[in-house]
Amino acid sequence: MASSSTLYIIAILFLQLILAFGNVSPSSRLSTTNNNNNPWLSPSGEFAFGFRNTTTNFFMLAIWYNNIHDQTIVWSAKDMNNSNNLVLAPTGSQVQLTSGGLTLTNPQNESIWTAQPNDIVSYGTMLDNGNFVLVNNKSAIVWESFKFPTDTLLPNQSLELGATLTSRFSETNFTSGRFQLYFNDDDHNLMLSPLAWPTQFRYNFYYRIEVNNNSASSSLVFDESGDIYVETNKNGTTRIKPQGTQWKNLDLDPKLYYYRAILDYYGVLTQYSHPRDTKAKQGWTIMRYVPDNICIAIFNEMGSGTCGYNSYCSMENQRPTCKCPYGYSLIDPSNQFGGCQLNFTLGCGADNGEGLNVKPEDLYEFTVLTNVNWPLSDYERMQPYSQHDCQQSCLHDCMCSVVVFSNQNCWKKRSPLANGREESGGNLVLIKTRVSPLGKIGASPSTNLKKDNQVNPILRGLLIGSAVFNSILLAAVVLVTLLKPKRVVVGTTLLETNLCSFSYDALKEATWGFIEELGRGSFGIVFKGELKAATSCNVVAVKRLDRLAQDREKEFKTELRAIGKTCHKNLVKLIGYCDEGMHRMLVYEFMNNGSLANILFGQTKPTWNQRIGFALGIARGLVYLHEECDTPIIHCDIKPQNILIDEYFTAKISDFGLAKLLLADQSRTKTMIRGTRGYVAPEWFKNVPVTAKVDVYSFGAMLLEIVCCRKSVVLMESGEEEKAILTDWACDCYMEGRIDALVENDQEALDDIDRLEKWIKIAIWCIQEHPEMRPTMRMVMQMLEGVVQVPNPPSPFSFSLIP
Ligand SMILES: *[C@@H]1O[C@H](CO)[C@@H](O)[C@H](O)[C@H]1NC(C)=O
Ligand SMILES: *[C@@H]1O[C@H](CO)[C@@H](O)[C@H](O)[C@H]1NC(C)=O
Ligand SMILES: *[C@@H]1O[C@H](CO)[C@@H](O)[C@H](O)[C@H]1NC(C)=O
Ligand SMILES: *[C@@H]1O[C@H](CO)[C@@H](O)[C@H](O)[C@H]1NC(C)=O
Ligand SMILES: *[C@@H]1O[C@H](CO)[C@@H](O)[C@H](O)[C@H]1NC(C)=O
Ligand SMILES: *[C@@H]1O[C@H](CO)[C@@H](O)[C@H](O)[C@H]1NC(C)=O
Ligand SMILES: *[C@@H]1O[C@H](CO)[C@@H](O)[C@H](O)[C@H]1NC(C)=O
Ligand SMILES: *[C@@H]1O[C@H](CO)[C@@H](O)[C@H](O)[C@H]1NC(C)=O
Ligand SMILES: CC(=O)N[C@H]1CO[C@H](CO)[C@@H](O)[C@@H]1O
Repeated sequence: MASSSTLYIIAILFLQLILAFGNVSPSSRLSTTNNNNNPWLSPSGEFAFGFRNTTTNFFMLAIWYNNIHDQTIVWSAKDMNNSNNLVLAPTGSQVQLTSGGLTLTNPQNESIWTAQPNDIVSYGTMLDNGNFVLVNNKSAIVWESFKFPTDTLLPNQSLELGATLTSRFSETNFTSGRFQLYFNDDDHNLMLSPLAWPTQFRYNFYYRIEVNNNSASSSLVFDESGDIYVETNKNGTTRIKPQGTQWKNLDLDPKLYYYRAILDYYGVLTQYSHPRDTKAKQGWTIMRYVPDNICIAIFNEMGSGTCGYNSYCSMENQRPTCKCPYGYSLIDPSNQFGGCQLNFTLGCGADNGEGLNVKPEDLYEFTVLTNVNWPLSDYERMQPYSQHDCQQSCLHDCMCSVVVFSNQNCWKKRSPLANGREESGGNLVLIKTRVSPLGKIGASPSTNLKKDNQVNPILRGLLIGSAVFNSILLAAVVLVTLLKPKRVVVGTTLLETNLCSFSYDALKEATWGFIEELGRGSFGIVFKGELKAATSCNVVAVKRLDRLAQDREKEFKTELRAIGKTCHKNLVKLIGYCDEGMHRMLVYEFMNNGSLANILFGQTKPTWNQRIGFALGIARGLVYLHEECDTPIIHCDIKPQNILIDEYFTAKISDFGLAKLLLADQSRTKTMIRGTRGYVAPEWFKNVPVTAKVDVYSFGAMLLEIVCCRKSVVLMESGEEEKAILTDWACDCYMEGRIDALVENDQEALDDIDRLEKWIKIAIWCIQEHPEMRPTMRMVMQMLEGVVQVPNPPSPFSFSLIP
């Protein structure tokens, strides 16, 4: 049998000899400097062997598809002596074919890689199937690249016992990565395992094809028709196909398509196709893959899972996507799969230099996530336990990063969180985060109230970076979506309101697969999208809610009804929603000019008149929410990030009506405060009922920001610390009669000093410590409009009863 197949190969090679232009004779050489023009090509020109650049000044010896636009690499030279790592050839390196084989030398003429068979080589050739072979004088193959695969298999290539496929490190980094396909020594089962990077220690498998016989000879065959299976001689010759819902039987046509199978860098074994016709639409299409869902397939005590540590994974468009929980950011912003880091220290009090008397309540709070889990990071389980006790327990435990609460069960989890995945089941996941990056300023409760909790600029940069990366990653998918004939996407209307109900798929299509991130808020991520109606096309903002509190799901529609009935010039209009399975989304009209925060704290300041318009508009919107609409709505999170500006510079309040849905328990605890620090009324921290006056407080804090065009909390240089907290500083300036200091060089504001003084007074009325001292929003509006007089306000803290 062996001899007949050898004969066959000889016959094939003979054919190739006749078509001889693909052959490379000894003493031929390629160098990194001349390579681009003349790699060694296969007879048809479809495959090329030569140098490809990796980073600046380094190249790799590779084989690639030469006729397709991507020039996809299918093989690269690996250093078997060094964890199979990619051989990096500096500029000036050469590869030379001699009778001894192939030798890669660096510019110092030192050998850095060789392919040296135990036979004399007559010539080498790049075959049309992508195999580079060295042939002896009896026309037998003595070395072939197919026997040393990297991460890719091609039709007519098989993986034998002892050989492996190792994924690359990332999309563009060909260094050996974190996953491996291999035959297990004990039973010859074909396995997929994560590797402990960089040593290549294999963790427990997450997918296998069972052979279960260690005396059977087995190989993974990618046959010429494009089919893939394990062939074993157990019980005669048997073919075993991969099993999985995403591994389908397909009609294959290798005459029309290139096929390749690759162990992708996120651990999925995928078969792709690409049309051979250069006039057809270019690009690789996913045909089938195992495992079905890599996010949940890996279940090891050790190792991070596909997304890296502290991250969580979900399948989108057939590929895994990784996200960082709130308070965490990507370690490497260019690598979505590289894991997340805490952007704060999770310490045990004194470690942080904060002193032993600081209460954890003042340092940490919890952010809610649902349908996410890190099933293997538990270190403690309490049962029966209440949600409140569960939270308190984590709060006072400096090891604890996350608690999961479900059904009187409380699981405490520690960092690094591993194997994070989206998972239905309605667990309440509470992520412990630092109250504020400015936690070191002071420790007394009253200063704590004024800390700012905005996402800081660097963190935001990282988030945007990851969004950009996501876009690149999914660009191919978008392309596919865009090229599909456009369907008309319209929803069905919810009775009594004009709200449309959208399916998840419709919104996925409208947002091109949730690609273009507009921002991240306390409720989830907002994406840009387009709704195509029969006659028009509306740009929308789709808010994907990711933290609906437990038991609030039933109320989702009730709340929507209330929001849907609102209609006011100064409120962002809700167009529709999605309530399908675990997906909850809100579709809003899109606001051209972004948020008030962007405008106020951006490069060019808005004019004084524009700012006056914003303040009046917001006040009117709040009066409507509090008094004029059918069901009064307390916003609970008024801040510049939640005010959006349309093309005519009208300020519109967004995110109203959501507070109830997201608060697990309306009698809030200190750690579950809904609002954002800096704008949060003091009664949130006390045992008194929360009323519409919380919005008045936040409005007051924001009015100062609008007037002064600065953030409520900024870090100041030494000597100017008194300016750090705007509410305090404004009160000081007012009491000392120097309100002009608040607007510094803003001539427009100084020219309108009467209004300036009046509005500062209104703001101070709004931020009174005691809610009953604050005016209603209607009174605030009337004072702003000049309809009623503004009395002199008391100092906000003058009636303060320190608890
Ligand atoms: C490789 O070279 C091409 C052409 O010179 C260049 O556009 C590309 O950026 C280089 N790639 C890397 C990773 O340096
Ligand atoms: C691997 O190491 C052995 C001995 O250390 C050496 O003879 C061989 O050339 C090395 N192989 C490669 C590809 O560098
Ligand atoms: C490189 O080294 C080989 C032997 O190690 C030698 O035969 C060859 O002449 C050298 N080439 C150059 C350019 O120095
Ligand atoms: C092949 O080379 C060997 C020496 O390496 C020689 O003995 C033999 O005659 C050659 N065979 C052919 C067919 O040229
Ligand atoms: C590759 O092609 C040759 C000739 O058609 C055939 O004998 C061999 O079995 C094929 N190998 C695989 C793995 O399909
Ligand atoms: C690839 O990733 C590894 C691990 O992070 C890194 O050490 C190496 O420098 C990277 N290589 C390139 C070419 O970026
Ligand atoms: C294992 O494979 C060998 C080789 O094909 C075969 O002889 C033997 O019967 C197989 N054993 C079992 C248990 O299937
Ligand atoms: C081997 O074949 C026999 C007869 O077809 C069958 O009963 C047996 O289950 C097979 N064994 C395995 C391990 O597939
Ligand atoms: C602990 C930590 O890394 N905190 C960082 C969070 O982000 C801000 C702004 O980017 C940094 O200043 C902190 O050092």
